[in-house]
Amino acid sequence: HPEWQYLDLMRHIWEHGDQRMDRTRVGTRSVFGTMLRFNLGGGHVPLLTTKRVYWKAAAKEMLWFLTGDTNIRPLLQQGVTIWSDWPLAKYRQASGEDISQKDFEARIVADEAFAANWGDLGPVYGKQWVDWPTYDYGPDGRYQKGPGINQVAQVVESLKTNPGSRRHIIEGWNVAELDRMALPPCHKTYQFHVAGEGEDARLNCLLYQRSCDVALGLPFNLFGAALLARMIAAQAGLQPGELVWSGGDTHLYLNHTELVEAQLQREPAGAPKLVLKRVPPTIFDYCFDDFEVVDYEPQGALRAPVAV
Ligand code: UFP
Repeated sequence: HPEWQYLDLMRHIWEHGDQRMDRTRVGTRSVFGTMLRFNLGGGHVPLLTTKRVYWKAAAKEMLWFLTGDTNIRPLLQQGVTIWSDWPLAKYRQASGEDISQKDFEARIVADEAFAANWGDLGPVYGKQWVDWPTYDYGPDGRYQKGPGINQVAQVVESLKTNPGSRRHIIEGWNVAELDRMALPPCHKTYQFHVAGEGEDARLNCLLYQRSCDVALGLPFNLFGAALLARMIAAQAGLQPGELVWSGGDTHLYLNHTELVEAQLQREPAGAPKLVLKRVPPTIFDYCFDDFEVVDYEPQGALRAPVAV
């Protein structure tokens, strides 16, 4: 079962990882340089069966990236709270108000001006993916902002017109803007690759993730990458190929003991599949109802605190 790769990685980090302090002061066990491979053919999707993964939130987040939006408001309007921690911490610090997460989120949804002030994450994934900023000298000789680059549209186009290229890349790591982002991108580079020819041409995707919370982040990141690869494949007229996931600092937080110990007792079973119900005109026209997961009967959810 492909999920053993995930469980083996988890066990390896827990048993052999270097213990080290990290930015969050929680502490981790960590291994540097890791790889997992999943076949996306036949609709197979790397969705963990040893615990319930809320894939719907990951799908809504992926669609939100594709809109280019960097404000958490559209996520909260759909009940997705995965990005609330950072703006909440910033607001609490700036206002001195001891507001609860629930109240903060309700206020972002209810009050558009408040959301504009406090709900923005800076130029994170969405902005870089579809509107990477450019600068150039204008006709008057002055250095000024140029048109943004839509990397996602460019990759779909290059896959269609130049499938053999080794330059199909979507990059989130805009060095010049990192300090304005709530969190510098974790899943920072996606490279695509076409294998085979004609009807059999398959789209492979390699994700390089610089930093990975194996217990809470990775299950989401794998599903998100698979979904992105599936949308891009469909748009470029390719069959789904392989998802290769590669991690830099691949870690488990020390306060995830209970989750890790419980999950490592479990065995994967079943073969969930991801269905994309239609091929819209462009990759920017997908909506949540276009996605369905079938044959997903996971074991129970496992909770653990997120390190902020
Ligand atoms: N993290 C992930 N996946 C994500 C995401 C965050 O694993 O998609 F947004 C984790 C990795 C790390 C922390 O534990 O969040 C980011 O901290 P740092 O920037 O210090 O690496």
